Amino acid sequence: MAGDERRSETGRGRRGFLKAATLGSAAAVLRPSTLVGQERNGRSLGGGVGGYGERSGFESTLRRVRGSRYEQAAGSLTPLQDLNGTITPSALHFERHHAGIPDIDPAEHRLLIDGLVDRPLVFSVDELQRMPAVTRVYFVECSGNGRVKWSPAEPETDAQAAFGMTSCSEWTGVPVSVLLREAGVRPDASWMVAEGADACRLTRSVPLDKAMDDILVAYGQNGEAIRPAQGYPLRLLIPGWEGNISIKWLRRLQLVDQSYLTREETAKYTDLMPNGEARQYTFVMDSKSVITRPSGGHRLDGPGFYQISGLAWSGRGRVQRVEVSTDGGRSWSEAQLQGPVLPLAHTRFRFDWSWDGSETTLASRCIDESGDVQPTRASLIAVRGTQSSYHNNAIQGWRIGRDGTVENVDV
Ligand SMILES: Nc1nc2c(c(=O)[nH]1)N[C@H]1C(S)=C(S)[C@@H](COP(=O)(O)O)O[C@H]1N2
Ligand SMILES: [Mo]
Repeated sequence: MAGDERRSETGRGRRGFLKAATLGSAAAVLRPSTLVGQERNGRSLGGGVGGYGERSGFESTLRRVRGSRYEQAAGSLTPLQDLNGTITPSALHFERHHAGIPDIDPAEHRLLIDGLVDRPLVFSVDELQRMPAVTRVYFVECSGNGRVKWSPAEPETDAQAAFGMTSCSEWTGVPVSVLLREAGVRPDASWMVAEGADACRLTRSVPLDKAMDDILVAYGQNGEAIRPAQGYPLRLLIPGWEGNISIKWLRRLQLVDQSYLTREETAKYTDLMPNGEARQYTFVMDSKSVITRPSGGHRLDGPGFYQISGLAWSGRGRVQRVEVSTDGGRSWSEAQLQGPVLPLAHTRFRFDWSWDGSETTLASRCIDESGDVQPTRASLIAVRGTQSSYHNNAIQGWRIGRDGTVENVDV
């Protein structure tokens, strides 16, 4: 049959991965539905052009809104289990707003740079766009991402619920160092206080060293203007650090000589340790990974070949290596990394696997270029206790049942 010939021309087909025997019932199901699609669409005129694109009507994956008493203080989660590659579509970038999304006219918006500088400056968005810019791929991850892992695993938790507070985009903006040099940094300045224009005036203190290193005032996201949910028209983008410090709807950068102990760095975003002390200014996101396919809520369609795929990232630089276990963490093998592997960005890993139909657990662990190894939940809790809400980077397990169901499990 034509279908068989086509398939045997692909590399995978020649290597026998997609033989009906290994694919199980999937091959028999896929072929007829493909032909029906050709008959239906083949001879009639298709849809027309349009000013702003939309995805296929057959695609339905969505952000999932995390419940909150106040809609404006809510968050939504990226459907990691449905994504390919490394870039998160802007429309699916997770959201975390403490006081809702302000509706800002870029023509009215201003960024003030003041405090311990020689020349306080005010920039319009147009003026910022005249400044030397860079484009970089970075993840943004809420430090609360993975917080469900402080509690024992619930079987129904999927990748979106457990890890959907990370997203990765191509950001364009002006390095903060360029703006601060323009203003003239006074020698007594050691911190930068960044403030948002939303109703809560979200404010964080940023060490000046980091500000002069790689922080951006970003106005572009995946080729177009930053989405309102991500901070339109301007956001701070602090690569590799907890999402909370990347102030959206940015309106002020003030240089000061000490951290300002704001709400977000005292009452919130600190980690309570077993001895009752709280870790503070835990900025850097630790190395992390999650298998996204197959993952919670998926169902394997019988024994055979499945390519395992997932995402890894670290706030300490590049992902050096990802290891995958298909036996619940007893043995680990190296996964392939999709290049180019960019620092402080999501990295796609893949691992070829043949399921023999027996019950097992899949897991992945990330090792970053600093040598930081993603820990098991037990070893993380041995150091950090369970009173923390933030910064949990424990290894994620997915239990494959004999019936092909995939469930959340601790490894
Ligand atoms: N002004 C302002 N900036 C903000 C927030 C906010 O509520 N207001 N939320 C912070 C938090 S907690 C996170 S995790 C990130 C989320 O960025 P995103 O909504 O673009 O994913 O933005 C941060 N910056
Ligand atoms: Mo956050």
